Amino acid sequence: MKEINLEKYRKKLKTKLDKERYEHTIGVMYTAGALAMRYGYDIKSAMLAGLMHDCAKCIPNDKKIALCEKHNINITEWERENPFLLHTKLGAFLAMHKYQIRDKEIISAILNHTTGKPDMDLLDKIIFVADYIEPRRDKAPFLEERRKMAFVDIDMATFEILNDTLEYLKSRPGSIDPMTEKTYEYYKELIDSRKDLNQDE
Ligand code: DGI
Ligand code: FE
Ligand code: FE
Repeated sequence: MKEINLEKYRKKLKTKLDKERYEHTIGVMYTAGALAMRYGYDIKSAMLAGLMHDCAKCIPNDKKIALCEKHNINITEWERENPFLLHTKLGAFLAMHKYQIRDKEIISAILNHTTGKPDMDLLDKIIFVADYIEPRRDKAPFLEERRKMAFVDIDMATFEILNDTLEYLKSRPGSIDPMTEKTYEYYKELIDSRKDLNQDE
């Protein structure tokens, strides 16, 4: 297991996040650690990714936009419409430049934790899923089933969470980032192709 001083990051983050967000972050940190145990990923790296994933969440939206413009971080039309979406890109930027995190897989997991992306690495999926199922979450439907599936088949859990998220977004006004839909299509294809394979056997 990698030698990472999580305490150092926890102390810094505690000053940057409100109480609710900090508690959520700790929940994601431990849930990511448990998923790392299950899927054979470095536990401390997964915990650090969980700890850092929302490090930019509490920056006010106008400041998120100003910081992205200052550091030439591209802002899509969907992110301009829903600036909270920028907390992933900005989080990845801060993780690298403010917190000096060099692990590319941790940076990728922060960057992709809201919309996901096609063909995610294991740590991308661990953080994407941990963020959705951590113990304090209580609003999404089917949480009990998603929490079980997370520890049985992380690709199936990723697909089901994407499906739930798109159902929720379609039920309310506001635009949907095309990346979420692209990611959903990728994992739908993956799951369908596995079903076909099972039928052929
Ligand atoms: O930061 P967290 O709340 O812990 O979790 P997150 O970064 O996954 O953000 C979850 C929120 O993002 C949830 O309210 C659904 C919303 N979301 C996810 N994908 C999209 C999206 N919102 C829009 N507009 N478009 C998306 O594609
Ligand atoms: Fe987030
Ligand atoms: Fe989160």
